[in-house]
Amino acid sequence: MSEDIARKLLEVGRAFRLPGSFFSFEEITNGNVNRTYKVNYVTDNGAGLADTHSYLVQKINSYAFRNPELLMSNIEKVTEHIRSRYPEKICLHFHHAEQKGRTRAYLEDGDSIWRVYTYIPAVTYNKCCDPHIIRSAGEAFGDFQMALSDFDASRLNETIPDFHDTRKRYENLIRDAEEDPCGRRKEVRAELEYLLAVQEEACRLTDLHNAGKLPLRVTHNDTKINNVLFHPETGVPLVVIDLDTVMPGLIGNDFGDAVRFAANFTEEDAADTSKTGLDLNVFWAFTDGFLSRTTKSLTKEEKDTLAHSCFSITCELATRFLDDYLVGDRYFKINSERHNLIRARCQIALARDIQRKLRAMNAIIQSCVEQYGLPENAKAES
Ligand code: GN1
Ligand code: MG
Repeated sequence: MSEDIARKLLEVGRAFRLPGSFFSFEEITNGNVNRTYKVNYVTDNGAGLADTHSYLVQKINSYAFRNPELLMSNIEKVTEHIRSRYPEKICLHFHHAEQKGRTRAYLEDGDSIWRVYTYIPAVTYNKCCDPHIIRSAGEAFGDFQMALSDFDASRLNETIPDFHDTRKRYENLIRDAEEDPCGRRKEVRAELEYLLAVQEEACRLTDLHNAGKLPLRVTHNDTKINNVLFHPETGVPLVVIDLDTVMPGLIGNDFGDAVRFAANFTEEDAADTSKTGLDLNVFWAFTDGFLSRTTKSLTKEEKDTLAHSCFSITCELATRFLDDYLVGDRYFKINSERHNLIRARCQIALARDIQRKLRAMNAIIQSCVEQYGLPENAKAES
């Protein structure tokens, strides 16, 4: 198996004309959708010494991303925009391969799609309670948002249609629960019951947007803190990665998804949910970082719905995991038979706890909004 992967990675590396000799690889298991490998090459530095170069080689999940052309075109436009605004900052660098008479940032290989970008030495965090790191992650996602504030959203393709349309996610769940193609519905009665009971609240962000009350921006849409790379020594955020879902979207979904992942006391797929819940200290640190960068550009409705967005995105993800369980685990990678069910249960436990803490979350948001919404001169005086 591992030899097959090595052979495939070697072949992909050749197609992308990566220089030097391939000597090792490891799988990076962070993502739940694409497969990612760090591959290492060695070249002669000209003085007879070895230089190593690493790349991230990704096999894109073509069930999730149906159109690689549009996907990579989005990513290239977004990275180009960020590079031109911040030429001094580290940026993602995608490699190109010749195929079908064209040079493209991806390679088709039967049903598989591959892409390659230069590895950036960095650290990432899945779980972290250090308020400085969490605050920096909030700043990084806030900066990302601001960097794209003048990007014309109409230039972007919808890489996954209706990605954060919570109503549609619910419609899919209800349909699949009725059809019950794998006979799993009987196992998920309690989870379905909870999600259906909170459906209207969970869909509030989507409804407000559909009613024209929340603006579309260019958003990241997958703001897990492990998508922020930090400098290994200084701990400074270097770059936001995983641009597959950069699309027109709601800022609340970026804020809420980051909180959902970072501020959970447990991993997002904890089988024991007795400790699952929202850590208000982590929430505070993230909110402080994010709002320090974004408050001034947010509308009143956006600010008023930030806390609620944590609840709605958590329910939305629970519907997605549960739905995938019902249809036989087609979308998310799983590492046990009931992985998607476990994930859904964990998100539901988190959603319940967020409901209990909404008042405290709103108070924290309010205090940050007051602090960062002041005009510069007023801040100096206070
Ligand atoms: C997926 O693959 P990863 O971990 O970056 C998913 C997100 C979910 C997340 C849950 C394109 O992200 O929407 O929130 O899993 N990405 C896609 O862990 O569906
Ligand atoms: Mg992702």
